[in-house]
Amino acid sequence: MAEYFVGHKEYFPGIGKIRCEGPKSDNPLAFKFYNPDRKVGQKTMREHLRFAVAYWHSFGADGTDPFGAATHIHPWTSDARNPMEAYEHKLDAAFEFFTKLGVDFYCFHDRDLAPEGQTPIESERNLAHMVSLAHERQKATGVRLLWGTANLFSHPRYMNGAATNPEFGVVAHAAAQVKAAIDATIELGGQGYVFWGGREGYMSLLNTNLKREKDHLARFLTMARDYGRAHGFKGTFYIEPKPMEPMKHQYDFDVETVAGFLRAYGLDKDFRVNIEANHAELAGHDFQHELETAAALGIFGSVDANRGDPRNGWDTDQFPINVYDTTLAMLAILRAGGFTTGGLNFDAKIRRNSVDPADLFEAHIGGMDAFAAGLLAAQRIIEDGKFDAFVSQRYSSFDTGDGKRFEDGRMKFEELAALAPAGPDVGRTSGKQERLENLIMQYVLGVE
Ligand code: XLS
Ligand code: CA
Ligand code: CA
Repeated sequence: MAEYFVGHKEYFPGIGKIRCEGPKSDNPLAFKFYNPDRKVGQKTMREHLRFAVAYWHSFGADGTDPFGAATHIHPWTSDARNPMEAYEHKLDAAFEFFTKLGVDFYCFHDRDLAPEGQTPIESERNLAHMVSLAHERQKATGVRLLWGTANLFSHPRYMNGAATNPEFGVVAHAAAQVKAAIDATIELGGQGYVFWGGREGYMSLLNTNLKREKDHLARFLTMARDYGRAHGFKGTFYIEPKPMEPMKHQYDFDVETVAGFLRAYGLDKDFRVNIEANHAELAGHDFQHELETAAALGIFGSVDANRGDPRNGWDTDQFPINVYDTTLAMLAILRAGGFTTGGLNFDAKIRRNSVDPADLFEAHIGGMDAFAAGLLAAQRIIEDGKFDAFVSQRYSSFDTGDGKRFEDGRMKFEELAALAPAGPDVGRTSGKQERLENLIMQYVLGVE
């Protein structure tokens, strides 16, 4: 990959290309486990993990929280002479960061890349300008777009929802934005397009026609899908489930809810899920639960790898660090067949008091190492086959005879009832949970 910042201002001076130095390295700016070209099974780590950087958190977030003003001063904003130049400089900073870190992908919202104009036409013009610059930088570096999306939640017009807004004019505004964002994604060769329905839900049912809003959401997604397909978008459409925040209830609550919605409205052929670990937690699920549910329903697609904090109920968007969790996640992902158009996006932000330029690098390095270590452990679990053997054995009474006939639907209910075995010991078979948990620990700690 070319060193992109050559010929531009360097925004992260003193930081070079991040390299793998192995688990014993004490260099905070080196990978310990992520070695992009290392083979794990049939693919390299780079091919398995398909890491992406989130444009909004990494180059837009400024450390603001509900209790305090910005703490992060971005040189790409402060050195600009006008608002558009700030977006151009931000793009340069972003591509310098991608190439130094060595990630292959990034993700953006329309409004991260370009400022909103006074009218939809002006907004489209701003976006088109920035897309052409992004295109040049993608070609120069080889960095690709994992997915694009539209920000349908920040502007005050969306306070009552976007596609589910009770006012038709707002729904049309949302369409103008999504149309332009799909065009941008197509032009940049994006492999996916995400719908995260931040404000598609309600604050109170007292003022809400829930059925009508869900119908509108489905209508909107169907039209957007048809537009994208008619204009050459061959990638995957994703819905990103989240149960709440900012709304009290969001219609894309969790994977199971989204799967039911997609089927009910005939959208299950084109849409898959982008599963965020933090959102799984807000829904009261484990990350692994959401991944396995998506795989079981045939809609696994992509991942936002950021975690929450188990002690609060917020979307804190922190970088992943827990190798136990990343191991179980990678196990689910590998078993689902791995990523095709999807990848691992760090929809994560550094903390309010992380104000050194190196902090953004170290955050990503930690997240990438956590997933690389998880990949290594998960691959060994699969290769050793102990878990698969145990689980297969646990269900083996359905492999032959009456169990098989039941599974295949070749048995009447009366017949099933008549086959009930006698005796007090029926069903007294240990689930061996503790043994399996101990075994996982050996794989996690045995990573090298
Ligand atoms: C917010 C979401 C958002 C989506 C993209 O909670 O995670 O960042 O990933 O709009
Ligand atoms: Ca989030
Ligand atoms: Ca997300």
